[in-house]
Amino acid sequence: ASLGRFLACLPKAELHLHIEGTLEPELMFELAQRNNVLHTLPCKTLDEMRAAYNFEDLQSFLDLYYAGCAALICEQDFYDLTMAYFQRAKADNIVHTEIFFDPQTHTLRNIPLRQVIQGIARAQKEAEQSLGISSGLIMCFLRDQGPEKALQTLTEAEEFLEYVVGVGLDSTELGNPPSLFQGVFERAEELGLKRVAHAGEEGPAEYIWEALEKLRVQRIDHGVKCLEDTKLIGHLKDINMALTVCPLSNLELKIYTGQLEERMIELLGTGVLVTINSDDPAYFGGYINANYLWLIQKLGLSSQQIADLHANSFKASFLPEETKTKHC
Ligand code: ES4
Ligand code: ZN
Repeated sequence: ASLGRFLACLPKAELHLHIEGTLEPELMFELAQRNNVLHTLPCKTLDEMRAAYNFEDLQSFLDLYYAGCAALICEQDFYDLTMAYFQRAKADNIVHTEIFFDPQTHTLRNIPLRQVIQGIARAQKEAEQSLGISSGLIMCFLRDQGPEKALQTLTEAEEFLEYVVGVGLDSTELGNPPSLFQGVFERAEELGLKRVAHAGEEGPAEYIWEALEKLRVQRIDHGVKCLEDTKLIGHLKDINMALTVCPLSNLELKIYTGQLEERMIELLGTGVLVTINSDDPAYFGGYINANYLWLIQKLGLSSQQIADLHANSFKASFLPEETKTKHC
C-alpha cells in the first residue's frame, strides 16, 4: 500500500499511448449519439460493449478498436477524446506524454486529417496550460494498409508537421514486417521527424532488428520478444535502446500466456532500458498507474525498481535534454 502511495506521488511520463485506445465506452456512446451514428457502433449497449473487451490476440482487439472509432467524427470529438485522456493522465500524475494517433483509421472513413490533428492539438495546448501536462504527437502508419498508403499519409501530413514530433508503425504485426516501410521512414527522417515502431509484440525478434536497422527507430514499442534473442538483448543494451512495454496490454492480448510474469521479471533483469506504459487503457483495464501496480503486485517490484522505470521514461522521451534530467 505504501508503494502505491509512492507510485501515485511520482510525476510520470507516458510514451506508448494510442489516443483512440483511450475511448471509454461511455464517451463512445455519447459521441455516437451526438453524431447520430449509434447504429454504426459494434455493440448496441454499454454492457454489451464492456463484455466484448475479451480478446484472443492482437487482431481480435484491433477489430473492436477500429469499430469503436466510428463514433469519432468532428474536430470536437477528437478534442473531447484527448481532453478525457488528459484528465485521466492528471489523476495518475502524468506530467509528460507522447501520444499516438492513427490517421488512416479516420481518413479511410473520409474524416479530414486536419479535423483529427486540430482536435487533438487543441486539447494538447489546453492541457499544457490548465493541467501542466506537456505532450508530443506521434503519427502511426497502419502496417496492414501497406507502404504506399503510409507514404501517401505522410505526404498529406506535411502541412501539419508543426503538430507532429514523429512517426510510428502499428496495427497487425504478423506478416507486415518493418522492412516494407523503409522508404517511408527515410522520408520521415528527411523531414526531421522522430521514429518509433511497434515490433516484437506478437511478431518475432527479427522484426525488432529490422525496425532498428531499416527504420532507424529511436524507440521500440513493446519489443518483449527480444527475450527470444540473446544477441539482440546485448545489442539493445549497447545502443541504449528503450522499449515501451505495456504489461496489461500484453496480458489482455495473450502475449506470453501463462508466463507473462516470469518473462517480465526476465526482461527487467536484462538491464535493457524498459519503460512502463498503458497502450490502449480503455480496452485493457487500466491507465499507467494500474500498469505499474500490476507489476508491483505480480512481480513484487521494489520502490527502487519503480523509481528506475520511472526515470527511464524521461530518459527515453523526446523532451529536450535539459528538461529530461530534472525528472531523473
Ligand atoms: C495497438 Cl496493442 C497494439 N498493437 C498494435 N497496434 C495497435 N494499435 C492500437 N493498439
Ligand atoms: Zn501500442
